[in-house]
Amino acid sequence: VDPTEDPSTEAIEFISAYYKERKLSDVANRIAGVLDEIATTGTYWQTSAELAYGARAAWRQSARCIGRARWSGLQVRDRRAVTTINGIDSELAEHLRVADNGGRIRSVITVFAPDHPQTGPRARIWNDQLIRYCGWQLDDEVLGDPAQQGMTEAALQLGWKPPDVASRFDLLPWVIETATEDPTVVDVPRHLVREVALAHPDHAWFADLGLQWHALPVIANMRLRIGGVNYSCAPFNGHYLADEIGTRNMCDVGRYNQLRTVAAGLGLNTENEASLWREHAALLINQAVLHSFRDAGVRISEPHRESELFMRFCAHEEQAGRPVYGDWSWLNGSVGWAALHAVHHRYYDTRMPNPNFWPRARTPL
Ligand code: NRG
Repeated sequence: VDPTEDPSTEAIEFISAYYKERKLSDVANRIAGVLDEIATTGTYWQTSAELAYGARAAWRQSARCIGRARWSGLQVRDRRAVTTINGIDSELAEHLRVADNGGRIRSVITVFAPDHPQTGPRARIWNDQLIRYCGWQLDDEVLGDPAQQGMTEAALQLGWKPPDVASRFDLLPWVIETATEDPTVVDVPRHLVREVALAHPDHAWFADLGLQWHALPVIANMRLRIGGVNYSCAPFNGHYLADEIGTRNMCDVGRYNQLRTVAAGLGLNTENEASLWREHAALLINQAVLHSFRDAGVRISEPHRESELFMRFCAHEEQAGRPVYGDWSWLNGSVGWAALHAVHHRYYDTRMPNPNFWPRARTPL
């Protein structure tokens, strides 16, 4: 999106949709006010209610998310007045606290100042998520999360003092940058980060693998766009679907790459692909993730219920006369999904209208 474009058309569209959906009166007056403001400043300031509606609508239209049935419960923290690194740092900590909720995870978004219509973002978080594990480049392998090797390197270059002994699950610090302050490394408030050690109910050896994951997925590198206004700093979270951790983070070759290790624990023959040892091992890890999170009292979804819930969301959207936007390849998981989940057996509207969340250009690293 060209940041210098005229936001008028999208603003009118957004305000109209908001007034219509909420059955509010006097939309013409509000639109006239918005257009006036755009004419003089190039942008407009959304009311807190417009922002909250827009953020929820953005979630509702996020084609890649299977958890959208919960869109109306999104807690929107309007922190547009917070523009300093110090202020952002403490609001991120507060976001973690509110979202964690003792393990009964709440869906939360914290919205910082909108981008300037000409000069762009006023604040940026470099991390892709607020909680992530370092990737340490050793001689011929990466210790930890290989996907975070670049970010780990960036934090070090900015002067971050790493832990004395590197491990597979060291928390990455935040790197926050504002329009008036250089990128700054901030340690994550460790006491606010809930983590779950992975164990399997039927295989005692599994716990000895020493695997774990964090409870909260807080996406920090997407740009929220509402009614022609960009919010480049608007971290948000829902909760995990087991597959994200069990199938991708733990099994992807470019991530924790645990399939062979787990297959060895199970005594599987890994010479023969036709034995489906990969699926067998992945299934075990998924079971371990679900079991461990549940045991620790941390909210997590399993694919069956999540799929049913998503089907109800689809039906509800259709009843409301809205298209069901979706990206099939993101909505579906892998282990067992074709046989078990209705999500698999339909198609979706592939358009991506605003309000929505967009990948933000990777910050210069
Ligand atoms: N797969 C990523 C997280 C992506 C977003 N997933 C969510 N989002 N559940 C991972 O960390 O594994 N959310 O806002 O809850």
